[in-house]
Parts: sequence; structure tokens; C-alpha cells
Amino acid sequence: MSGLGNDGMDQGSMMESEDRIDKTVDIYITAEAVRDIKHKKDTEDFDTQTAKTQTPQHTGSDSVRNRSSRVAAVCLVLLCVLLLTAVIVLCVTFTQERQQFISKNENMTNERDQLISNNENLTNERNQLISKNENLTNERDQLRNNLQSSDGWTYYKSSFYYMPNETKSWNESRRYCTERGADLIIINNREEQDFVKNMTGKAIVWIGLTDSVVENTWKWVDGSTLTSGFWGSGEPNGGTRENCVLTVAVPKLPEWPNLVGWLDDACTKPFKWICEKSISQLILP
Ligand SMILES: [Ca+2]
Ligand SMILES: [Ca+2]
Repeated sequence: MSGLGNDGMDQGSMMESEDRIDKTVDIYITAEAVRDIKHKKDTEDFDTQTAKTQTPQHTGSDSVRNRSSRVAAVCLVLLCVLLLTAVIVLCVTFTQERQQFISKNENMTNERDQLISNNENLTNERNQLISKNENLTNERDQLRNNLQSSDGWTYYKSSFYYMPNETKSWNESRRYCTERGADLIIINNREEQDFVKNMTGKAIVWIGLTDSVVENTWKWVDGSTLTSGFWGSGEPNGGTRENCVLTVAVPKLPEWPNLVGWLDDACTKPFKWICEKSISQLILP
């Protein structure tokens, strides 16, 4: 019974011992946990305090850096805008000048073409005129040769002259001329009068002047009215009896001892005469 009682006592003391061990372990564990929590808290407090003390310094430096970056970026953008504007202005200016140059070049090309065309036209006209002139010269020379060789006509200043070696009345003399495509001579100026003087010599010849239609209104054979002439002294003086005109270069006849120049006389008298044919009559008959 006592053994049983001791055994019951031993078992009870053993259980108490185990309870004490468990409590002791719990106390250690609790103390370590409390220590860990405290250490953690202290660490967090330290970090927070460190952060609190360090943050203002880092924030000021970044602000300055950020402001500088912003200024640099703005400057860069402005520079880009300026460069872009300059490029655009240069492009526009270059395009305008290029178009002006092209336009000028086209105008000059057109002017050059017109000048070339004008020059070609002028060259053609000149060649045509040269050709016409050559043809006219050939025709004139041929006519001159024909007349001089066939009838002894004399060429002087765009007209041919011929004085046959015979005498006729004024009307018959004129008919002789018209049958050969000519007419009695018309004396237009002093040069022609001197030419006639040299041609006639001492001969007295009929010229193409008459007042047979209206007395004292002297008309040339082409219908034109006499404006000024080379009348001899006292001439014309024949009235209606003398309606045709002679020219005298050298005074020789008894009835006109000192007469030089033109005089009126009866148209029926026989005298020499001079035919005249202008070159225009030969080309355009
Ligand atoms: Ca008369
Ligand atoms: Ca007279």
C-alpha cells in the first residue's frame, strides 16, 4: 500500500516538475519575443528618424536639378523652334528665288527665240530683196543693151532718150515716139535741161510741151501742168499761132540770133525732136 502511496507521490512530484519546466520555457520564449519586438521597433524608429533627418537635404538638391533640367529643356525646345523657323524661311526664300530665276530664264529664252525668228525673217527678206534687185538690174541692163544696140537710145537717170536724125511736125514727132513705147521729152529740172543741151548740140528740137488745148496753159504730154521752165528771152510770145515748144541750145538761126532756151512756135513746122522713155514704162508698160 505504501509502495503504491510512494509511487503516487513520485508521480505527483514528477508532474509538478514538468509543469515548472514548461513555464520556465514559456517565460524564455516570451522574453525573447518581447526583445525581438523591441529591437524591431527600435530599428523602425531609427530608420524613421534617419529618414526624417535626411529627406530635406535630398529634396532640395533634386528640386534644383529638376529646375535646371526644365530650363535646359525649354532652351532646347526654343533652339529647335528657332532652327526650324530659320530652315523654313530659307526654304521659302530659296523656292521663291528659284521660281524667279526659272521665270526669268523662260522670258530670256522666249526673247532669244523671238530674236532668232526675227533675224531669220530679216535674213529671208534681205535675200529676197537681193534677189529682186539682181533681177531688176539684169532686166535694166538687158533693156539698155537692147535699146542701145537697136536704136541708139541713151540712158540717163532712169530714162532712155533718142533723137532721130530727121525732122517732123510736133504731132508727127510725138507719134514717132509713141509708136516705140515712148513720148516727147518732159524736162523736169535743170540737170535734164543741161543733158538735152549736150544731146542736141546746135540742133533745134521739139519737146513734149504744148498749150494747144487752152491758150497759155502749158501742159506736158503726160497731162501734168508746167510749173517752171527754161523759157528764152521774150518767150512764149506766139499766142494761138504758136502752141508747141522748141528748145535751143546754141543760137544760130537768123530769126532767133540771141535766143537760148525754150520758145513757142507753130506746131506744123518740121524740126528734130527727142523721145523719152522712163525705166518705169519699160518695166510696167
Ligand atoms: Ca500758144
Ligand atoms: Ca514764140
